[in-house]
Amino acid sequence: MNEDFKSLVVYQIYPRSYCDSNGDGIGDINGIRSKLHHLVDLGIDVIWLSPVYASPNDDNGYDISDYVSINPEYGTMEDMELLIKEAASLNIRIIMDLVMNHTSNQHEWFKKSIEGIEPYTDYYIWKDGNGSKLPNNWTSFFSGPAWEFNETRGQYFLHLFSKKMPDLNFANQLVVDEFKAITKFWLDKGIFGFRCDVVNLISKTSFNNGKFDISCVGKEHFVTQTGCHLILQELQRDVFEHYNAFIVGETVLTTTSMAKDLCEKEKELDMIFSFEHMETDQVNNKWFKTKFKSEKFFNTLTKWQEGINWNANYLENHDQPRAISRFANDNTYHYYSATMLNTLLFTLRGTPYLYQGEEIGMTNCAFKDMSEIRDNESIDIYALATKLKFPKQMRWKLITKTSRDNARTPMQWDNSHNAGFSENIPWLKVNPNYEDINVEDDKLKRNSVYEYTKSLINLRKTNNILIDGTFTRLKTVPHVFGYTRTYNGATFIILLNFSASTYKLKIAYSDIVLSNYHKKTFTKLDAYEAIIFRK
Ligand code: TEU
Ligand code: CA
Repeated sequence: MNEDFKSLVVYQIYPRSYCDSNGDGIGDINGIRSKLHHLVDLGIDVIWLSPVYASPNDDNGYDISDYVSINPEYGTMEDMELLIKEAASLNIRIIMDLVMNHTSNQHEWFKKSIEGIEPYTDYYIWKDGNGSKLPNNWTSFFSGPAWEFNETRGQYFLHLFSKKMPDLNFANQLVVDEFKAITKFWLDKGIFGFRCDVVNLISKTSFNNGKFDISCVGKEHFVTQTGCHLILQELQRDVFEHYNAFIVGETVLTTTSMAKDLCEKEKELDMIFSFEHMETDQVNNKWFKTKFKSEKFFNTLTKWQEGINWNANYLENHDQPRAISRFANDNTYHYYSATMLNTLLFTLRGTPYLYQGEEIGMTNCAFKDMSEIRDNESIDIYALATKLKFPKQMRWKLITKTSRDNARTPMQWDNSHNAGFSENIPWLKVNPNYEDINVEDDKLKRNSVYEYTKSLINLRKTNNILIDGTFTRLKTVPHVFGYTRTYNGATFIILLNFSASTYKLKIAYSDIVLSNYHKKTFTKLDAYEAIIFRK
């Protein structure tokens, strides 16, 4: 972990849903350019931009068909260069999403691989069937088997995600070399680094059958393998190091010990996104929503805070339903819940990643039925549930609370038509609550989620306790997460109430640093209260 990176605050933009500059209903790069002042005002240092590369959009850009060109829906290469330049002039750096595990099936490499045209024949993972059966029993993260037959080639290809996203073969050095060239191309354009999509899956050690596992069959053969470490070290050595690039890995099914191997031994990744806290109210981090158990959530966060030196902290991203609707109360206590969760995000040890809309407490969306859903993962899961003859109501229940579209509804800028996102019908429905929850109106409220979040960011910037401080969990009452952060003899005490109940707590403090109830003195902890004291 590069020490210089520790103080940075990152904001994730999902380009399709951020701001539409030309009225086609799809967010774009020029839309982002028009909103840079919003990020400056908030105090953001780094933008993580979800993919803007050429893509047929089976998975909204995570299926890339050309890594060195821009999807025309989002703009041109010139627009992208201007975005990088304008952001830099405002002291904002950009990390791009780098998807190495797979490409789109429309990528030239795959088309040529199907035809057996060299040197692309072994760019992907092709296997013969096992008699009349699939090459092995591995399953895809998007449900169903991980293999698909290709008639032309007469073989199966591996896809750990959608069928339209074949896995690349990283045992082939030519594939590694391609990514050296791609990452160099973008770093030369002035980007700061990459968020590496499912990067701990890129190396497959063997192709034997996997053990039965509810989350994913086959994982022991491809999750965080030795080959993955070696490839990351090579990319560091040959490319990233030369640019002092910021590299955050999205790593699925990781344990704290895998995290240490990826971030604390050799130079591989600066930090990783882990998933365990996202699995405290969902089976397999999707599929079935289970009741939120705050204690399980606190224990998981504590395990990761204590287990590794530096976390990439997040409560939301484009794959997860909105945190306020999962872990708190998105209704009566909307303001308190949103600010309490943001207090958690900015006071844990590690780099905070704020997702678009989280600064105003955007919520899950009440979708009517499947006709309103665009997420390919939800569509796949629904199709499988239909095949398995799940009753209609149950199928819909599977989707509504867990669909990734909950986080992908257009950004709510103001209370005008389409929430100020677009002049035209947006590609995905606008959450009907935009009339209450939007940036412009939120800023004017006494209880403003935006202003509170801004104060949190400012507190972090003006006080290194929140950056360098150690984390220690406090014993509290159920539903209350309490911890201290200590640096150079100075301590902050943080209390977060994850319930609507009030609690009388005895706390020895000297003054209140920040309170979402605007408290000057403390007698009790109120519903969804967040409070930071100086010890
Ligand atoms: O997500 C990785 C991943 O594991 C997802 O399957 C995630 O667990 C799931 O979406 C939760 O429902 C990354 C990207 O963030 C995601 O948008 C992509 O669809 C996926 O990789 C494939 O590129
Ligand atoms: Ca547009």
